[in-house]
Amino acid sequence: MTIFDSLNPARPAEIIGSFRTSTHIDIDEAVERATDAQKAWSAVPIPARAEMIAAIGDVLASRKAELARLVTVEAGKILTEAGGDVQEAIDMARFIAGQGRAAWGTTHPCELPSKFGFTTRHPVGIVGMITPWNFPVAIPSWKAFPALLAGNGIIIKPSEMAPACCDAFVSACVDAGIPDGLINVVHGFGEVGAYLAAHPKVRAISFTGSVATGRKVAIAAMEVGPKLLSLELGGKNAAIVMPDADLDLVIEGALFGGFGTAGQRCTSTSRIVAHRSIATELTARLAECTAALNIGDPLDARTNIGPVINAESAARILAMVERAAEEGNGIVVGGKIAHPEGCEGGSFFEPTIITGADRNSYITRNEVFGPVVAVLEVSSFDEAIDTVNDCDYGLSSAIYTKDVNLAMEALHRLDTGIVYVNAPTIGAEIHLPFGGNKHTGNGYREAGSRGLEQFSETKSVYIDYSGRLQKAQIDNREALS
Ligand code: UN1
Repeated sequence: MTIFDSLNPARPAEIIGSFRTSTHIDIDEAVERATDAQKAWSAVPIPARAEMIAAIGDVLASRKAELARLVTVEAGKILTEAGGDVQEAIDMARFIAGQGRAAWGTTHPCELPSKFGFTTRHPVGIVGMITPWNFPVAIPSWKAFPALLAGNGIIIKPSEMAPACCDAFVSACVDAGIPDGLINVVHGFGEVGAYLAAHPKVRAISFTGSVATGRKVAIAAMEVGPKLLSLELGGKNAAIVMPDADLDLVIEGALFGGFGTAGQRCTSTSRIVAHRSIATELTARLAECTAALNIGDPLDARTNIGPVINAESAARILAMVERAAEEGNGIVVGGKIAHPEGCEGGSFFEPTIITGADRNSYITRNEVFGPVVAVLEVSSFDEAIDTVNDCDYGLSSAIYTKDVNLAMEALHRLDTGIVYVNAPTIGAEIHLPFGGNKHTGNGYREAGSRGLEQFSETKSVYIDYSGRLQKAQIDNREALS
């Protein structure tokens, strides 16, 4: 039996919880439990399923403060951001509950007389979810609520870095009255995820995390036979700053987008693509504001930047910044591991601004997942768009300008799943589709009206009420007219 501990990233001596790594037998049993429960659940009318999800939202809302505190101590997010994480789950419950009374398909005219076509949605059965630590309550909710509404049974394998948050989320589901065995958690590392992904009775896998792990999950899932597989992977998100932009707004947005969650969002702003005419002023002012940010205990309301998730992560970020320096890029501010008072042994990284990189630099092509922002200079709007798009990822982008024509042009040409105008690259709302292009994903979108797609199969239904055999795809148009 293998036990692992979840530690507070700000003070790793503080153990948040001890967890037992799930064995193959545990996972098989969870799948069996979910399979039994799912049969009855899929027969529950959809609006009644929706009411259960609304009830979960109410339980989450009643526990918001304690859940937020848990997110802070386990994932290291400052309290306001941790509250936002929990609020996303509450909002998602309310949104999905509403979807339970919305259209469940589309109707279509048919080619032949007295014939009618429509679509409906069918549960896939048992769905596996592999969720990250950086939105440890929100992301399980983005996946679990649409999956439940669609009539599925669920197995979640949360990140080994935030297992307690996932347990607390599932406890809220159970306390709200979700049927026994319908939603299950298995714990552990990559091997547990791989076994779940490859499980022949798990029909859909939804993964959020890195590209490298996403590839492994995809291979494990597909080896046993085709499955529904949705991948939500990395980002290398950029904000374009045109000469007419409101620089105060840009700076505020860059600090929030680049350093919020210590830069550990898949949507974090890691590139600022600034027009040469304002780049020097922008960099200087941004560096000054960056240097003034407070790094420290995320439970302290004065803290702007909490820890990164662990020492390994801090070392990786440091190595990436050092490589940028070796390539000749300038480290204008930050660039080092930090040791704030009262957080002995914690893993912190100074918010960092890098200059002198171009679109081919190491630091502008690779996801850092830490508080590191590179400022790139460009000479024109076209060059800015090309620079943003010249990247393997395509999750989120932004443009700061007061010129509506440029903003419209940009939002059409930016090759990302999310585009912001005069706002940072983070902060997606749960009722719009979330996801990205290129290496960021494999074509699905989470949340919004498309959130159900990864957890349900579309069924096309034809009803022929003519009372005779009508042959479609037979060239009989003339006979019909
Ligand atoms: C993530 O980092 O995986 O748009 C999700 C945002 C948040 C979600 C981020 N609502 O920044």
